[in-house]
Amino acid sequence: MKRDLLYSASVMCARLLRLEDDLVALEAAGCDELHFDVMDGQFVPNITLGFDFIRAVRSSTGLPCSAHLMIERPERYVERFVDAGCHSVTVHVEACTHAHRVLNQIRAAGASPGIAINPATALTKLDYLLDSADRVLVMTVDPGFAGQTILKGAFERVRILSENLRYRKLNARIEVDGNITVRNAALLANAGASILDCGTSSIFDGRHPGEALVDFREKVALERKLV
Ligand code: S6P
Ligand code: MG
Repeated sequence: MKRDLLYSASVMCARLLRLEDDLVALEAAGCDELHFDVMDGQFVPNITLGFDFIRAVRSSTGLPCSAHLMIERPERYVERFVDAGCHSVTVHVEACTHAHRVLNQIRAAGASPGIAINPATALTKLDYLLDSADRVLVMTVDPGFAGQTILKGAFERVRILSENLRYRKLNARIEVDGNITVRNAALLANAGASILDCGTSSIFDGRHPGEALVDFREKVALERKLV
């Protein structure tokens, strides 16, 4: 059965020099998956994690690993991310010339395909892709950096996308990424999001990440009844 709300921890925001401790704590706290932000310095103005890093993390955790590829022409690297241990690979609609082919490539490689969309891209760009993806990652900030403020259009975009998926009887999950505070998480979850990417706004804020995740989950559940 599909769990209502999944919590995906953004590894880029973890304490890199104490990563193993953080991973153990997150797993013990019931984290649902790890979110790896892969940036190439082209699609976004930042460079982050790669295959070897993910492979190393994968070898020390039982948590599923999801790659969020913020790279140009991601089809060049799909198999290598799956081989590194990613159960899910998400590519940006803005970065793919032939998006169906890339989503099929991800599935053929043995992983679950996701399609991501930037805040300024019309949702209609997804219309012909929604039945080929297991998740739709709605960026709630412009991708590239942690610690940004949510763009207000995010709430309406998730609601519209959710209604569209329901109308078309499609099961893709909606994932939200960027400034997922308790209040934003509650609003977005009530609008139809079911995967929350957790970064500096939620579980990597200086507290012990395991305790922070437990606290965040409880607060989101309460806040959902209030917003
Ligand atoms: C941003 C990236 C995200 C961040 C995460 C940070 O480009 O895709 O996954 O790591 O959003 O979270 P926060 O709470 O600092 O915005
Ligand atoms: Mg991300």
